[in-house]
Order: sequence, then structure tokens, then C-alpha cells
Amino acid sequence: MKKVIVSIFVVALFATFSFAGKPFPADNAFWNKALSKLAEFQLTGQSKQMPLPYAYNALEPSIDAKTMEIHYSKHHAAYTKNMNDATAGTDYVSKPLFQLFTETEKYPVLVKNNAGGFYNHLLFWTVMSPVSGQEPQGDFLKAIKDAFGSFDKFKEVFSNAGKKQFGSGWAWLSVNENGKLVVSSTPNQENPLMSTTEVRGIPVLTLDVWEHAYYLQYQNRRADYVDAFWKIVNWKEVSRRYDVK
Ligand code: MN3
Repeated sequence: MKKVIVSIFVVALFATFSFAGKPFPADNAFWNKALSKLAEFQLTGQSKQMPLPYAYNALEPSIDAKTMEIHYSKHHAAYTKNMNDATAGTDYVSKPLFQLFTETEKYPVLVKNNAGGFYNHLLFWTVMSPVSGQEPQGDFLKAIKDAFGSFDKFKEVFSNAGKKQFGSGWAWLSVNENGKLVVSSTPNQENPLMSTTEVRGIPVLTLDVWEHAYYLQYQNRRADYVDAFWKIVNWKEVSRRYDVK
């Protein structure tokens, strides 16, 4: 009887720890496929800032050149430097970003904030494009309709995630471990890859709603910035990222 009680206790304890950190299963075929397709997750905390894939003024009038210049050359550059400084000389200096994110609670908050800032902006730059007039197509459009009912409804749900995020943060569209699309928002520099985040998945689209992302042009009108974002989404790149499913 004693043995049974001890066993139940051990199982309960194990279950508690398993769910507390919400580990993304490392042996999950979906997750491994994502890692093989999206090489950026193999980057470590010792990484350089990627070149911006277009000119500072390329996203006008949705996002003005001055905002893009400061955002990329000051804010993103600072997260990159601080991530490199925070991981230098540690025993996790060469761990891939995906590992830092999937075990967020094991590392100092400084690492979470700056590695998050480094990766979130890297993704943000790639999901925007000066080429307007694109829309989701094929399997990806079908997945959006399956998850949200229609493309317009999805835009409404994602927009609200960005508009209603209290304070600084991000809106996300991610593919969860079941291959389904989910919308969420995170505070600060958290992202859906992190073990400390409620709604987890592989991010395919994101929008920065920190004031530094829009204040010069839009001041307090975050909603106008969110609405203008739809004109510059790089749906070709977002669809490519959805293909990790
Ligand atoms: Mn930012």
C-alpha cells in the first residue's frame, strides 16, 4: 500500500513538473521538421544582426523611414548586442536559440529578453515587404479559413490581439504542434516558442506593437498602425513559414 502511495506521489510530482514548464516535445516530428526548415532556430546567442531585406523607406507610407531606421539600427541592434553580451562566457554560449526558448526558465531574464528581442525582430523584418497586393493562397488560405472562418475574420482576430495587448508586446500567428493556426499576443519580448508562454507554436507572422515601432508616425494611434500593417505583409514568406506544419 505504501509503495502505491509513493508511486502516485512520484507520478503526480512528475506530471506537475512536466506541465509547469510546458516543454515543446523535443522528439515531436513536427518540431524537428520546423527546425530543419527554418535554419534561424539553429542560430546561437552569439549571432550577428541580419541585413534588413529592403531600404528603410521601402515600407512607406505604412511605416516611415525614420521609424524603420531607428527600430533596426538602434533597437534591434541593441537587443543583438545585449544578447551576445549576456551569453558570452556562459555554459550555454553555443546553445541554439530554439533550445534557449524551449527552456526559457533555465536562463537569466536578460537572456530571455534579449534573445527574444533578437529573434522577434529578425522574424518581423522578413514578414513585411514593399510588394503590396499579395494575399494568402492555396493550403495556407485553407488553413486560415479552417481556423478562423475567413481571411477577414482572421485579420480581425490578429488585429485585436495587437490592438489590445496591454503595454509593449507582440501579436502572433503560429502553427501549433497539431499543425493548426493560432493567434496570440505576448508581453515584452516573449514569443510562442518560449516555455514560459501560454499559447505555444512556430511563429509564422508577427507584429511589433511596442511604441518604438510606430510612435513617430502614429503617436497614440496604435490601431491605425495595426490596420496599415496589412498593406505590407509578405504573404509569400508567411506561407513558406506555414509549410513547417
Ligand atoms: Mn521593436
